[in-house]
Amino acid sequence: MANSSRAPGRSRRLRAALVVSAAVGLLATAGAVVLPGSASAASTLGASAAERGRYFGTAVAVSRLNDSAYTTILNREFNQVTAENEMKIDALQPNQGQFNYGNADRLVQHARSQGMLVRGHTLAWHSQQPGWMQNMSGTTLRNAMLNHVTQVATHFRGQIEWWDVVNEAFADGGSGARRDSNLQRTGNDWIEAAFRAARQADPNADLCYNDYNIDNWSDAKTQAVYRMVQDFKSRGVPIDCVGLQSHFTGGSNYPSNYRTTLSSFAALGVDVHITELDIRNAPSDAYRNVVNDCLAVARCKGITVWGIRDSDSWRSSENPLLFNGSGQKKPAYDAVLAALNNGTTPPTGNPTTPPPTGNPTTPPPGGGCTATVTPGQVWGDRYNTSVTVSGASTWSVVVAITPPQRISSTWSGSPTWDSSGNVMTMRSNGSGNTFGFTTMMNGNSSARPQIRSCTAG
Ligand code: 9MR
Repeated sequence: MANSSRAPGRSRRLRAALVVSAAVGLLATAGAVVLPGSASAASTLGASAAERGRYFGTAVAVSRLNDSAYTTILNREFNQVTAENEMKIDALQPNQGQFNYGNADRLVQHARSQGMLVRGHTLAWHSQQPGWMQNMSGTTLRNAMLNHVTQVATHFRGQIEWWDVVNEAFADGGSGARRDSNLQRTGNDWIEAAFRAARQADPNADLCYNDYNIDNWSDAKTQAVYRMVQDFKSRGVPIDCVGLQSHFTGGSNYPSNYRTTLSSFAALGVDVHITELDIRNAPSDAYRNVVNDCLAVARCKGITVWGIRDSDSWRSSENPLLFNGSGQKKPAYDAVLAALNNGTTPPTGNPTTPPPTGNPTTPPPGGGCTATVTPGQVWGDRYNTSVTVSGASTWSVVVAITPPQRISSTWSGSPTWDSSGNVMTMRSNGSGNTFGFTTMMNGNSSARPQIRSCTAG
């Protein structure tokens, strides 16, 4: 399926939470209860990133979801997750034709319950292949790879925001060549074949090429990946994004031209993601620089760190993460949060306040609680709304939006949807009595959400 067959800005079935805390822009309206807003600094990574139109995520090891210290930090700080190992080929198809989705589904469930976006990692890779695949070659391997891509992307269809379709396909060093692997030996077109299969299986997921050591703009490997993406774009191979793993640990350091690399890829017409960030000894400066570089590039959609606590890291002896083994915030955490909070550039359009016409409403009385609307930040293409419930500690609030507007993300509640996608029931999930959501205008800049009911319990 050609890239051009998708509508730009397509709506997603996944409504994941991007945590936004600050509400600015007020409209005092007859009949509406409008709270004073404040532009206070966000206090978590996810909330702050969302205010900049980004996500801040982490790799998650599903087994650690049983560790409450771990999940407390995960749920509080992050609004995006990547399975550290559970969506790799050996995990999902240990025997040919036998798919094991249990752990991956558990992570997706957790993410959905917390409103986190999910990055799928990874559909095609030379590493972590199950034994049966390692022993294959030629057409048999090509077909098995494509079948894996199709089966897995179909299974998760509608739940994955971005797929790392192909991971680490280029060689290190100065050659700029493809990495030798059993997949590469099936023919140079294996990468585009994987992207086409993924697009067909899940047309709504964004499809990324992901690699390490493509951070330094001068490196031959970076240039080689750049040329591949350029070629794919020119020939209509469906690629939406490039993931820079950015393991600045052990082998390579943060390069001063990192921002150039991000913006150069973005200029090809793809989004860029920082997908596996960790930095040896977690220097605050380098972490701050990475955040500032991402914020400076409109198409840099977000940052994922490769683990939560140092003790969770694949390189735990290098202490490369934002939380120490006891789950305490390290200086690098403070640097990242401050950089996010200081960032001023939303990805598209300029914030304007107050919102255009259209009035937030309070629901009719009688449901045992009251839902009060606070208009939030407005960009060129979307706006935020937050709703505060009083009179009940557990509640459900029904919100209707006017198509073609679509709610694209929610926070601090558990949403369910009617079949039209235009009516959302938001239930309390223990995150407090204020929830919020982002609405894409899709050409209608005047309509505003209507609160239909607030029901206690
Ligand atoms: O963090 C992952 C570790 O638990 C696995 O043992 C390892 C196996 O290859 O993969 C690690 O994650 C890698 C990621 O999937 C791709 N980029 C490099 C990451 C660190 O090795």
